[in-house]
Amino acid sequence: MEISALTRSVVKKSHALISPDGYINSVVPGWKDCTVNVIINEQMGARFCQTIVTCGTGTVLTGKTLQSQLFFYVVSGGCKAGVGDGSVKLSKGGYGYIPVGKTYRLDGFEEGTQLLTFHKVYEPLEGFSVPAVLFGSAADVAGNEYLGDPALRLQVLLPDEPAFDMAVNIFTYDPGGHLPLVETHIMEHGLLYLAGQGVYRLDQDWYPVRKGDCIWMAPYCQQWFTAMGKEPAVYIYYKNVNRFPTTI
Ligand code: UGY
Ligand code: MN
Repeated sequence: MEISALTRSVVKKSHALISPDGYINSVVPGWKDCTVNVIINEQMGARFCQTIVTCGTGTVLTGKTLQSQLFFYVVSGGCKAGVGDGSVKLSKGGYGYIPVGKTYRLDGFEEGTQLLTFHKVYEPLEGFSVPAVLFGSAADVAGNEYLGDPALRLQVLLPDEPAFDMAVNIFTYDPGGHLPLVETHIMEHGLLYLAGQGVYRLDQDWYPVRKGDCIWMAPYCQQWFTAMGKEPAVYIYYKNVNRFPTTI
């Protein structure tokens, strides 16, 4: 018998692990006939938002990006997405980036489609224009060896250009692969496990993690991961980038 008083989820000052057993749904204006789970948000101490949206054939997501840019990734299923006239078809692994000040619409969902979204207040950079709308597919993005270890591969989904103040990457670890050091850095992360399992160190705590789990790491949350099991462990994650780290 499962004991409903137990969960692997934890929420601390410097990090959170949110497993799907703790989800309670939110209602979001403009996002219709879907289940929205707000996983990470400013209320937690984060400086961005991460949601998981589960969609059916009647789902429509419409809205206007105001202060925050919107990145979304098709975890499973498929849909259509458009900004202004026309739309593109996205299947599993497809993604979109919608900069501030744009009206968007996502519809044509396959039953059971799951979307991951990241939202971050855009920080303009003098001398650079706001990035343009972008659609792509992870299948078309090369996985580059990470810090010289062929067991670790990193796919960088957004252009590595100063106009972007956020990055979204997919990190694949072969079984036994691990981060080569305990990272200690100012950048913040939000992540979703897409496949596999392993053990994550967050500050002084060690957590078994697997597909479907989400993690928030605040600035300076110390982090290390090793993949376990017989299949690669894969996670997609957000990171703030390209801005001066201190008030000037
Ligand atoms: O980009 C990163 O900081 C990445 N290596 N961190 C992580 O996977 N926890
Ligand atoms: Mn990191």
